[in-house]
Amino acid sequence: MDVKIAGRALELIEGDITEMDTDAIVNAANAQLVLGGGVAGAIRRQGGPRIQQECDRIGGTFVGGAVITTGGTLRARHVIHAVGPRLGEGNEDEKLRNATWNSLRLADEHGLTSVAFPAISTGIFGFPIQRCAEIMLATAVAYLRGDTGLGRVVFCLFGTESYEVFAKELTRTTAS
Ligand code: AR6
Repeated sequence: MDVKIAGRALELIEGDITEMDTDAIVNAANAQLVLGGGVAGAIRRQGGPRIQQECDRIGGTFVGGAVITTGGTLRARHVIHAVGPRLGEGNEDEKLRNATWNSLRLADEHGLTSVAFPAISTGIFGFPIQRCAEIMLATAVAYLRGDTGLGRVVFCLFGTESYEVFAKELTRTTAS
């Protein structure tokens, strides 16, 4: 699924984010920037040890924050590590909005024109996929309506179920 927001592409793709050819892919990170399982594990396997080494040098960031490293041996030249909330820790919606917004801003600050996101927090961190779709899509749409050099934002969803939730929500968001 592909829509235009202020002339810029917002796309939904079902697949493995480590195969994306965008300038950056976003990692669903933790505040310690230790690459664990899920998206982070796939990035570690496909991108090689340099990504974790750079994360170690950075040391960590706050929940809702984002930092950037090389993409190692990935097709994407950069990885943006965005820290989403764990379900139950409080203020989750705002933290997820911040993690999404800060990733987009970081991409802009580095002159990147395309970025791919996973459904942050909806795996190991236990956040519901519907709420994630509402927050991340609304944030991306608002960002793309503003002043940005980004021409393409992709949500790369793992499995048909997640894809369908995002597709329905994007239709609803862009219809209103
Ligand atoms: N490509 C796209 N989406 C994926 C992929 C993939 N290769 N693999 C999983 N997903 P998660 P979180 C989906 O657990 O909940 C790690 O240990 C998955 O189905 O990666 O934010 C980190 O180091 C789910 O919908 O991230 C952190 O400690 C979504 O991506 C912690 O997990 C996010 O799942 C972060 O947990």
